Amino acid sequence: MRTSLFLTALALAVASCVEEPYGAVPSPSQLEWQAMEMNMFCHFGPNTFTGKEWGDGTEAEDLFNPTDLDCRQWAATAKAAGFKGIIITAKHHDGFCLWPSPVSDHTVAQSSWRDGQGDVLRELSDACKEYGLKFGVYISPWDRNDPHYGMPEYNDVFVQTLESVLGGTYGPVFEQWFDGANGEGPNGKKQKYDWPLFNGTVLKLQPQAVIFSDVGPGCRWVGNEEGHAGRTNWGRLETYGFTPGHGGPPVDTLNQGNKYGSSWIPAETDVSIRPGWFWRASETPQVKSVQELLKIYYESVGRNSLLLLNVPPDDRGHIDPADSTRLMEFRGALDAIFSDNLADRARIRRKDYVWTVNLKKPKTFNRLVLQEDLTLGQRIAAFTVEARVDGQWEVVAEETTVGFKRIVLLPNVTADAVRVRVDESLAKPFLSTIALYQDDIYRE
Ligand code: FUL
Repeated sequence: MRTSLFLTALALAVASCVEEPYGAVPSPSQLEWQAMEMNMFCHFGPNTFTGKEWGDGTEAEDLFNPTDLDCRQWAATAKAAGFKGIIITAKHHDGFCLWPSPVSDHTVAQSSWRDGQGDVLRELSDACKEYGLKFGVYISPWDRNDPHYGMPEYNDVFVQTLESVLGGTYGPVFEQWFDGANGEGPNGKKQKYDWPLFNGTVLKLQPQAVIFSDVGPGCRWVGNEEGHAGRTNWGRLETYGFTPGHGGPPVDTLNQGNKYGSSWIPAETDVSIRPGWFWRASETPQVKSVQELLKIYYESVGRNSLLLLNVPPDDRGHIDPADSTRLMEFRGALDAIFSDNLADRARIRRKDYVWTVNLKKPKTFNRLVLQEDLTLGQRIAAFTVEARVDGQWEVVAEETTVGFKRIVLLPNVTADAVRVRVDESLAKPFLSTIALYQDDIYRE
């Protein structure tokens, strides 16, 4: 085992024997979820064929007609890009169900696609299993088609909708994505959502599922759709008095979490590789560049957040070659940047709140990766990074939180030692990773 890893593992083993966790800590499912780092979001449905962002629920079922649906191609693309799971819009606000929901007459079963025998969730969940990816679902409570919407009965219809996916034969669901949007239904009324009932239904059928909403309980919206988590970003959140959607916490709170929040609800950064959430031929020239994707990566995964990158399939039912090509370039860039940990063979010594990485001879680097052991709770609130350049210690970064993963963007530094000094911590800090890399690709 490499020295640094060995020391880290040893430090961890000792730490977890004697340390009590600080504050709210992740459940095993939340920890596993956060370690996935990057998942693929697939917005797919009638809007793929109409060019709308929000269908109004009156779209004819026959509009949904992918000419060559190939969920294995989605899964192969996701796998090659390094995503660990796929979340599909099983039902968006237009109410159209991508599976034959028994409580709706606005589904694939009413369309002539595959003579009404098609089931996108079946094909995608099978493809995910085949490629070793986890399968997750977005099921919008807002429904612009369901005639019950806006009346108390709708909450029961929605529960049955959830049951037909989560209690069905699609297998384990790692994440249930609840959109907070709450507009008018076909009768012009808004719905009063029964969130405890919805969450209870999910957890009864899929106890390991991480539930996304503005207030969790599994993970939280990051507060924007541009791909940026807060530079300070706590995994804890205070949810008292808040509800998903319009009753959610202010966006800057969602972006940064709460230092002393009483629940563990880490941030998920959802952002689209294209201008819109759904595929449109006209937006193909605007697929985000590798530079834009790297910025998003650094500001999400590199800031203690999971990245949920939307890559919407096209009207054939394929990931567009423009998107998949870009994803492979993005993967190539990440592999190149993070292939060589320059602190790999270094001696790392800890004294109180200071870690010193002795590189033995000068090395040039511009990325520092830190990880906290979250089973003990997120503790570090401020730290300073110093580098020994020509025998002199120089401050190269001053930052705040670490959490699951923090990637600090440094200027190009040539140094023979690095020091991480924790200036403020809510309890004794424990780092499980200290690594250094050189990124010659991303231009800030
Ligand atoms: C939003 C929705 O209204 C958008 O259409 C999209 O699905 C996005 C991920 O969430 O709230």
